[in-house]
Amino acid sequence: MDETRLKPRADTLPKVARPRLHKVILLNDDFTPRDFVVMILKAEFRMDEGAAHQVMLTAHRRGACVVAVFTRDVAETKATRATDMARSKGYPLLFTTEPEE
Ligand code: NFA
Repeated sequence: MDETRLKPRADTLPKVARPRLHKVILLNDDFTPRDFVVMILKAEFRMDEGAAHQVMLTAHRRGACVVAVFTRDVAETKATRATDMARSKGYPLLFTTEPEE
């Protein structure tokens, strides 16, 4: 038996922190068409029609809606891509990110 492979002692086990998750938030505006918002949610966040419509409606009624949570890099990349997609069509649609509590 290989006695050299010692099991790590509990008090020396490396602690690996779970990465903090970040929310992507959709903000309402008065100009971006509802169908365009739904299209962006389906394209960038791979939501189905029903889920995308619910998120769009919640943002429309309440001012903002959490779309999904990701690691920080993924959240920021998706928020930027979705916002840029809308800007390229001349709409003021905005996605932001914020860390989860
Ligand atoms: N408020 C927009 C409208 O009435 C729709 C919208 C929903 C825009 C969610 C942005 C976010 N056309």
